[in-house]
Amino acid sequence: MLRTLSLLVSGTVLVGCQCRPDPSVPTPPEPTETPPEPTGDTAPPPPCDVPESEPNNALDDADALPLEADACGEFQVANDGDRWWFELARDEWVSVRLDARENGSLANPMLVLAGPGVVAQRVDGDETADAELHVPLTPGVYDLQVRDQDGSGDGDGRWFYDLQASVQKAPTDWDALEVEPNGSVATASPLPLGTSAFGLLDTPGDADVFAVPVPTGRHTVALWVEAFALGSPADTVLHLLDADGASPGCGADNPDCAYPRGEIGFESDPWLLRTSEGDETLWVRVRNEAPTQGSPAHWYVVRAEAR
Ligand SMILES: [Ca+2]
Ligand SMILES: [Ca+2]
Ligand SMILES: [Ca+2]
Ligand SMILES: [Ca+2]
Repeated sequence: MLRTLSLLVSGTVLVGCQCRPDPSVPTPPEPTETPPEPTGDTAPPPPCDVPESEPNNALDDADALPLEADACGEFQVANDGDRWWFELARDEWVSVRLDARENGSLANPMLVLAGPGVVAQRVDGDETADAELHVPLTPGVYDLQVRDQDGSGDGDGRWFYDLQASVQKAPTDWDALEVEPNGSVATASPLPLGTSAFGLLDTPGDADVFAVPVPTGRHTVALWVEAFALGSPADTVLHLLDADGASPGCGADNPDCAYPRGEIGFESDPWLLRTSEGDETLWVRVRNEAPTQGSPAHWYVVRAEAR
């Protein structure tokens, strides 16, 4: 009992200690800032640095989108379309981010970028309903159209989006550039194992063929594309070709040797494995899955590797 009391007392002393200040511990300074005077301004703060200004449905009414600024808007009515524009003074890689679902909005947004020679659309990412473009652009004025994919909208504050265009580095690297014309095995661009090449599907229907020499000996060759997942509007498909430019046959379930998907299977960027007995050349063709799409913003990097 005495021991219990002693513990209780010592615990009380520790918790409730009104100790004398330790002179070795510096005393925090008194606050010197006076609180701001009430201004009487009860307007809510703007939702972002650059809010949209309706009406902005037509190009002539488009809102300026300063590069690097945080802009925002909402789909106040069904089929609301919001136009924005920005200007680029030199060649740059530009990232345009359109976020809605990820930030709790009901909107399922899509984005169309148009400018000198470019029309690039983005509806979703591989793993998000929001949209991002990351593209190489030339100087000029660019128009952005933002709307809900399904035309939904309401003035209840739940159909909002955030938008930003910013200058960024290229999202990946490469060893060489494609060399046009490269539409056939006879004019293929070289792609040695262990290297990568940057290309553009710069016109609708552009097809780029790469020659992959395989040295003597059995090799498992991996070929894949990086594009869509890194913000390119290009959604590509790979085709294996033989020396005649025809399909070599890739099994009963793939007689055309078409590879539209990634290693796991849902990805938009294609990937393929091919076993080679060696001392031969593999040809692989890159093109857009949608043959009507193509522009100088439809970029990709194709890589070849022996495994
Ligand atoms: Ca709007
Ligand atoms: Ca609008
Ligand atoms: Ca090309
Ligand atoms: Ca080509």
